[in-house]
Amino acid sequence: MLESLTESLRNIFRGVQSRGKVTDADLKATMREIRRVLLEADVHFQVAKDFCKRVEERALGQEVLKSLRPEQVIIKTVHDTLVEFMGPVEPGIPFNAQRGTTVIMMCGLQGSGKTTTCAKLALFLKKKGNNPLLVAADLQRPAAVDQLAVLGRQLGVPVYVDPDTRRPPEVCERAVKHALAQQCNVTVLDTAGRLAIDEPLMRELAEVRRAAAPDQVYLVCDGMLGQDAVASAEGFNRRLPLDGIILTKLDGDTRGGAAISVKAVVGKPIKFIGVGEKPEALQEFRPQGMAERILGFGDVVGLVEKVQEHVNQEQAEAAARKMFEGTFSLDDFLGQLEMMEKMGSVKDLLKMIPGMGALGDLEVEDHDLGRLKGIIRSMTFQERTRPDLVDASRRRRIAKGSGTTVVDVNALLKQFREMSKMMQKLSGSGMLGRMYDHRLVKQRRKRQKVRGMNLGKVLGHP
Ligand SMILES: Nc1nc2c(ncn2[C@@H]2O[C@H](COP(=O)(O)OP(=O)(O)OP(=O)(O)O)[C@@H](O)[C@H]2O)c(=O)[nH]1
Ligand SMILES: [Mg+2]
Repeated sequence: MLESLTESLRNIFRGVQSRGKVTDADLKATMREIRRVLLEADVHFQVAKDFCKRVEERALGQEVLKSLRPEQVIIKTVHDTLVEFMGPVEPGIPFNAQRGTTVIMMCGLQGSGKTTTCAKLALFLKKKGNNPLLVAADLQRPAAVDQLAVLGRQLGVPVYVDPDTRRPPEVCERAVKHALAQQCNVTVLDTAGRLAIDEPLMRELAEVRRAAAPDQVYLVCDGMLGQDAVASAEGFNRRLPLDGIILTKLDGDTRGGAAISVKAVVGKPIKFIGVGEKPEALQEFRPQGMAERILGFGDVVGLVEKVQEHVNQEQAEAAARKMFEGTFSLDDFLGQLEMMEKMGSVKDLLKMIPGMGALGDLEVEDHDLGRLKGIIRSMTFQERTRPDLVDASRRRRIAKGSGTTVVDVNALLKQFREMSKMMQKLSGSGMLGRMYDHRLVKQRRKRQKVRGMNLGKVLGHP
């Protein structure tokens, strides 16, 4: 996601860097360029304008003109301003302890990802030790109830379906009672969507709201829609006060406009982002992480969380140790690939690692994983530990053994070399150690102080 915005911003910063010293006029020109790329990313016009004004004022305040590395001052200012525009957001969902079940109502336009997101949220909550109930309250689309029921079955989450009524408010009201009886501490209502915000849709949602008295109302918004997503959020919020927004489809080629604008325009925080079709592909929204992704610095905290969730601590520590020692072998690489596979899309994961996004030749498509594993498995133990031994004839043998080509084998070895180099750099910065440090999750609550190495430098962190 966000590739083109990231790339355009990088080009602007590079331009500033090449100029060395920055004059007043240079700064103004830079701001104009930043505004242009924000507009291209489909950021709301007024937001882009305010954003650049804020950055300019701040950059001047920080004496960017006198600075020896003006681009760093500008990057930091853009970063901080992005964080400010997209935040703040309280992590997690506020629970209603008195009620016995916290009711979350999901609404949004047709196809925005409501049903998928309900399932994702249920899984997210379940993993945190909750006992969620999904409620099929979309009675518009014939297949909607089945879709939710199937998802619930897949995730082992109960789904409330009520064939006795065709009225969504009634379904929701009964569902809440059912949740209380079944001791489901969270109730997630999947409501119907329509092509546009119209009277019948809003009336139905208002009735559901009266009947189920949700503790949280979240709007599910398609992030690909850019400013249109923002406009629909505004429209919804006027009729149905929202507690938060969930931006979906940020894994696609989203330009970033919705993420940057929606809080500033609607005044409601983005709570979660959807980054894929799989039930695991939901992340708590962190303005800091998003700003870092936009600037191409990865999202270390997000990565740490994923690692925490899926990786065996001892295994991870062993891998980290080997990386420090420089004894990380292809066998370990294989182990890492398998762990990554458990975590979801490798491509997305790689983008979360600072610097990786910029490494063009470290492209790993998800479907490549099986092939990579096959290649490594066709190597002898010796070859896996000492990849430098793999000469041309061995490459041919390995290719044959794994049903791939010598080009594939070469590509893997090259990737491994790049990765080893990268790791040495990272371990030099102390980042890998931090990546695998389980205390990090606690630190996150203390406002995400961990940043990628590049950004760390730019932002003046040790
Ligand atoms: N790539 C990607 N696809 C998503 C994401 N969230 C949802 N989708 C896809 O978007 C499509 C629509 O998702 P649904 O969950 O059915 O959307 P909905 O809002 O419930 O749709 P209606 O019930 O018809 O209004 C499906 O194909 C989902 O797989 C996401 O974060 N990333
Ligand atoms: Mg649906």
